[in-house]
Amino acid sequence: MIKKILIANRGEIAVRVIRTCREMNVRTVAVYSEADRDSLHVRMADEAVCIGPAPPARSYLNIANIISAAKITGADAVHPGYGFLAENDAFAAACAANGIKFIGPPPEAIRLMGDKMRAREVMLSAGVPVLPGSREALTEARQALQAAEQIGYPVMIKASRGGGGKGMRVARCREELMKAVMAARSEAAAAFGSGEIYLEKYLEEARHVEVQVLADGCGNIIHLGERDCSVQRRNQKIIEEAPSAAVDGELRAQLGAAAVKAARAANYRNAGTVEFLLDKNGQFYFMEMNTRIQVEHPVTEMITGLDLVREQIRLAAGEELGYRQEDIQLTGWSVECRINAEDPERGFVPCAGRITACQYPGGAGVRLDCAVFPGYEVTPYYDSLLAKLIVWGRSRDEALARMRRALDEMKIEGVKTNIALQRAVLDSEHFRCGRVSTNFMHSWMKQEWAPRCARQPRTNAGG
Ligand code: MV4
Repeated sequence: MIKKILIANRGEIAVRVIRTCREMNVRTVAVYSEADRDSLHVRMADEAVCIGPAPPARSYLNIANIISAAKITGADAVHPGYGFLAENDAFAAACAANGIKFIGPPPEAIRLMGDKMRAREVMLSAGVPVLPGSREALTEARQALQAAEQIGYPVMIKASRGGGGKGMRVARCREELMKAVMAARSEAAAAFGSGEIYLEKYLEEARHVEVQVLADGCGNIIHLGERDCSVQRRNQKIIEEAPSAAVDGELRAQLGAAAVKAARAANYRNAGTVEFLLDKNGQFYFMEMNTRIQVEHPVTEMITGLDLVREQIRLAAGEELGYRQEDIQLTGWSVECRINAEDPERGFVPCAGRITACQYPGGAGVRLDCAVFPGYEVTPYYDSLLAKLIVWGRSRDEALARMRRALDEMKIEGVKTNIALQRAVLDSEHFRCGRVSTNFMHSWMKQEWAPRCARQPRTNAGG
């Protein structure tokens, strides 16, 4: 039994976890940095502990301080949320070493899936489709050349310790490869402490389709269908939806079976996500496995009726999965728009400042996962996500109509946001027809957004 959970995170996800804990009669401990003293998660939790100054390295990434906070407050479990320490195997191991349950997979599964090259090998052996790629770490330029020639251009250069698209580069010929390998290596070394890279065939105009899985400690693994996250800009997801307009029942069963196979091969437990690239012909390929609850998990909750955080807590407590695959029914359509404090008219620079006024959307089929309020100070220390606007409809068209309506209702003043950009994407022909691919946002920005920005005069007023 888990009686008290420390939430090792901040913002909307900390609030999200606290809400489920309340429903489950589990006590909550918030941790916060000096910049987050007046945050919603601090107010909503039963107890709160300051874990250090604003910079993440000194607070939300400080393993020793977080473990101390859990011990002092007598928390029996830690929920890591997403980002920060969520995919840090040393943190998961430190929790275990201190007799605290980590609400997530075992450290070994985190470590394995964190090594993208090893993950590829494991999937290859398990019979999960992967794209053609290099089978060992590339340390010299001529090794990369040889591998690229074998795979065939275009190729993608990826960091072994990367993930989420960080440090990825495309090369379409020999000359590009040399430059891209150098750049990717130094970027990876700086960002992940390892310059190890590998190559993969680059799949153009594919879709990013990811499958949610749940696994218990008794060998039961189920999938909860897919999310389509093709609408991304510079590795940042902007809009996610479930199901995917490109997936029918038959393909869903294939994707689901592959995801379950992937989770089994990784010796996975708890909630996880298996990312695939899906091409025009319905072929799909394993990209990576995310060993955490994801930002976009609500769209899966909306079409399954499950509370994924509740399932995570139950599984971490050692309970068996309460569902068989045939118990899972997907109903209707859900879409999520990420609302960020950024200026889409000026290169998406993050915007800091005090929020002066908010108007929250509501009504039938609308959910807002949010931790900001009038008077809230957006600081430059953390990511720019202010809120997630999630809708449900019986059909994709109904969900999109609701999202347009909800975006029109929503107002955040005092800082610039991407609300107007989201509204414009929803109006685009391609998005409305569900014809999105990994190239969509880039080409839409060039063709539709940039010309519009040039036409519209800028104002100095925030919001
Ligand atoms: C790829 C790819 C095409 N070919 N790998 C991005 C997130 C990361 N988890 C995997 N990602 C991709 N990997 C190969 N071999 C395309 C993506 C990708 C993407 C790339 C550029 C612009 C937008 C994108 C959106 C989703 C996925």
